[in-house]
Amino acid sequence: MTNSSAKTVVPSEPSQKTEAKLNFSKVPIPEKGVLLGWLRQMLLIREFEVRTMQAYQNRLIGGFCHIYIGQEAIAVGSIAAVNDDDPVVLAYRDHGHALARGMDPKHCMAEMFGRIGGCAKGKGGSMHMFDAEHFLYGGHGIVGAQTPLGTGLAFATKYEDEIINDGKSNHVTLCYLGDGALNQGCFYEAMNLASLQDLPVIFVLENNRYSMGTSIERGTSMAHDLRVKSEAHGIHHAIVDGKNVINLYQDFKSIADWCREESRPFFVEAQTYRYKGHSMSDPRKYRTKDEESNEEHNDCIGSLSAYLREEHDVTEDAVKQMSRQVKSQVKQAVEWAKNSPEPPIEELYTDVYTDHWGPYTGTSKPEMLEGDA
Ligand SMILES: Cc1ncc(C[n+]2csc(CCOP(=O)(O)OP(=O)(O)O)c2C)c(N)n1
Ligand SMILES: [Mg+2]
Repeated sequence: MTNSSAKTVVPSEPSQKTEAKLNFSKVPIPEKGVLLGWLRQMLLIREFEVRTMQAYQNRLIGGFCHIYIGQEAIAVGSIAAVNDDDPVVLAYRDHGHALARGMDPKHCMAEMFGRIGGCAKGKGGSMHMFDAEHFLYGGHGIVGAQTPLGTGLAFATKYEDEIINDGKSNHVTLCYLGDGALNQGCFYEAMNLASLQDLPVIFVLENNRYSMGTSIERGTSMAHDLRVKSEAHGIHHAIVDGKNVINLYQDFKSIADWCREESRPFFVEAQTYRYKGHSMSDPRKYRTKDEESNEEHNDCIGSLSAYLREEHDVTEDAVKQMSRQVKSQVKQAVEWAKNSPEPPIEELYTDVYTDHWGPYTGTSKPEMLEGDA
């Protein structure tokens, strides 16, 4: 049977620059001192997370709390590849990125303890690490919610660089998301606008293969080839080994430089694994012990230590000593957080509305609402 009304659909010319050739030359491996710095950061994040779990069990931390152990290389390698004033925006598994970005571990720990010394005065908790000084825009608990913000931050830097400062767009935003966020509608809106408006944002997918207890194969279409998610928007894509901090740095440096130069978005899938449960109350019955131990065998800290031993004669003792220093730093952070007071009741009403809208004191209406019935 023929269908006379059927028409051949001819794809229209792509309006975005999908044709750009990505022939990245390999970025050189940084010198020993830089690599030791990364090792220290990854050790710091891991120790911080171990102490966070303890503090949670001791009821010093309330609410949801998600541990980053296993994924440390992604935060460290990608953040090392951008400039200090490039914006960073995160999902809720955010302690590691905050530390990699330079937040003082004391302020990060105090935030989780709900104390005034925390980065958000103890009002945000584990999922809301903010640090304006370090261009870190959170910490977001709603899955995918940070992705339109990533697009918006890239729009803001581009507008500032090109329109306000009359120059060339020269920033790139790092916007991290988990594999669960691939199934949120707002991520596609975020990619669509980023592509249409030529915005320099890197969507960093931390594919740890699980969204709570759902494996990516069960919950996400085309899980075997995630390129399609960004290709539909004319956005270039790369897959990187999320456990190799050196490769991560090299790839992110090339990609970030390209995004800056071309003023275009990018989608990076960093393949990784979270060693612990989704949150603090997860018995992990959806995966096997064998799978976990196989993954832990290929560890980001272990492999960088081995590289430093082989290529730079860094001894095991030197790594142990670094580890001891980091342990003492985190112990001090825990003590500092414990001694930080709880926020006073007046804090309930500060930092809720911007001054632009008129500060809300609890007795006055914000300016924006004045005149409402
Ligand atoms: C819109 C929305 N739906 C559901 C949830 C509940 N939830 C919290 S975390 C999570 C899993 C997300 O997994 P993924 O994005 O892979 O991040 P990961 O935990 O692996 O870092 C879900 C479904 C939520 N916070 N927001
Ligand atoms: Mg996940």
